[in-house]
Amino acid sequence: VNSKEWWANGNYYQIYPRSFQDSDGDGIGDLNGVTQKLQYLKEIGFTGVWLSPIFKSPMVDFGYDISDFYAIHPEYGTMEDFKALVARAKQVGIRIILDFVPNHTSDECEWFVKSVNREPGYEDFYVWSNGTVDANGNRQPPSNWLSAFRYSAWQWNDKRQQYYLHQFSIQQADLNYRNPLVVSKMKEVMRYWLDTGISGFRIDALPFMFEKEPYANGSYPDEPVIDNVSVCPDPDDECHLKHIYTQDQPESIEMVYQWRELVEQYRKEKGGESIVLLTEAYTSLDNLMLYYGDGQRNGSMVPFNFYFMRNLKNDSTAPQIVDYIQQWMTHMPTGVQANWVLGNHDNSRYSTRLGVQRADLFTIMLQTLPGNAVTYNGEELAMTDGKVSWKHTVDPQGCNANRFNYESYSRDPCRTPYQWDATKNSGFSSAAHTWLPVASNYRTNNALAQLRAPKSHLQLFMKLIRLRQMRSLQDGALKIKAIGNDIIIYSREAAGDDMFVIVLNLGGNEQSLNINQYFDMGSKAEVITSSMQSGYHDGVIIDPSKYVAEPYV
Ligand code: ISL
Repeated sequence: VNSKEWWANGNYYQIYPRSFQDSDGDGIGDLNGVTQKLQYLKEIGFTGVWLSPIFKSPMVDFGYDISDFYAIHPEYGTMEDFKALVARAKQVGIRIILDFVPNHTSDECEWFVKSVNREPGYEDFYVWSNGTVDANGNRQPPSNWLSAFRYSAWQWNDKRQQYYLHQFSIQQADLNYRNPLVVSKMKEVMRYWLDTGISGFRIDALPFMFEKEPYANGSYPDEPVIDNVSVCPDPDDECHLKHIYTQDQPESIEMVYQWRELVEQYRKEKGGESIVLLTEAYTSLDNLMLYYGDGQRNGSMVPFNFYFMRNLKNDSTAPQIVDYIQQWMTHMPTGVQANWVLGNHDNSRYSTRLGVQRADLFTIMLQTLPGNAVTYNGEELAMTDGKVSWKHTVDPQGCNANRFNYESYSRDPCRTPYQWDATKNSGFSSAAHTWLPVASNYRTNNALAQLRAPKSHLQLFMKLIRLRQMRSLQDGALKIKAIGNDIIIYSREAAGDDMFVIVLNLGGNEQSLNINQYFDMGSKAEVITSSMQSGYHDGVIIDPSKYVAEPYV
């Protein structure tokens, strides 16, 4: 990788448009709201902004159920608004990345309606099956497959008299990628949006793209039930099955290679800069590496590092964390960039998951490890999950659970509105009601308060982004170690530039260190560290032989 490419060593920002900024007072964020805030994002230092889906949608899954891949969702604005957003982004110097949702469409999409009616060309656009008939002569679904949002992944369609596959909500029908017409249709969609001047795609739900082919009678093989049912006693919950036929088929990874070829080809035809692909796959480390490429073909530039995110727990020890980091670094194929991500709109926020008192510690880590950093909107403020009652729950994954267990499933808490300031609705919207409630701590925790404070999560974040311009933090080699159970220490050094040493103390006790025992720094060194007591230090000159790492908790 040439680290001078715009997308390398990037700072990507995920915007969940529905919750970012409402410009027209309907309680729902929109494109003009995003446009108004691009300057703010530029000032923080972001290089690329990924927008969760903005396309026309009945909003069953808040935009991940697309009914028209060529239209902007009316609540979010118009095509003119989108063009204005892209133009403003160009002006301020931020690249726009769109969410590409290839696995499924809304059941309101015209392709699905045509497929239900078996219109020529659309007959096999989706995964249709007759199902089976049981001993009593009753119709049964073609297999035991479960949706990620619980219950059977098969839905009977009366009109077509067949079942269709939906690995998410019933209103999200899985496209059939074994049909070349589908493959080429989705490539058309990509080219259409590239023509608007965007700089890349975040690609959704990749492990779900392909399924095992059906038996001759049209039914599908059942997936094995997990051995230890005590881990997942609920037979309707997807964790009940091993998804060997519905997830991680090798064809899904091959599809990413095709899309990489498409964007390379597009660039050849039109000129301009490279187009970035970020990919979403919760899968094994080996598969994540294959998303980068297989040695022959290239794939994603940023296969989200969910290996790190999934393993990291609030009680992870320093040796464990160092191991997760090293696993990624040593498994990467040559010529690619690492990436670090700790949250998104599907997961509890890292301030909540890992402890808000450690938010700065993990922010330092994300910003000083080699490669790309990805930030979910609000993380720069150490926003925590909001509280959303059962009555206000709207996420289908939460709604499909019940009033007693919905909190284990609902993704609403990490999607509450962005906390801009201490005014009504945190400055997000002037409406009487916002689509999700604003988190109750917005009066004390908001962007404006943090900008005004001499020390804050946001101030730290901005300093770190500036610091990342240093060559040592861009291209410098990583040397990393754990000391005891609490201390993580690493250096980044590029020839001809200062060495940075990052010291992070996960524990509650002060620790005296002789850093020279681990990295030869001579008698003076520059250290990046942070602690509850003293806040953030950057470039503090210390005596490495007598360094005191302050506690975190
Ligand atoms: O959230 C997950 C794990 O924490 C995954 O199971 C996730 O549901 C899956 O990776 C797909 O997520 C994406 O596609 C879904 C949508 O609901 C999510 O918001 C999106 O990120 C269906 O389009």
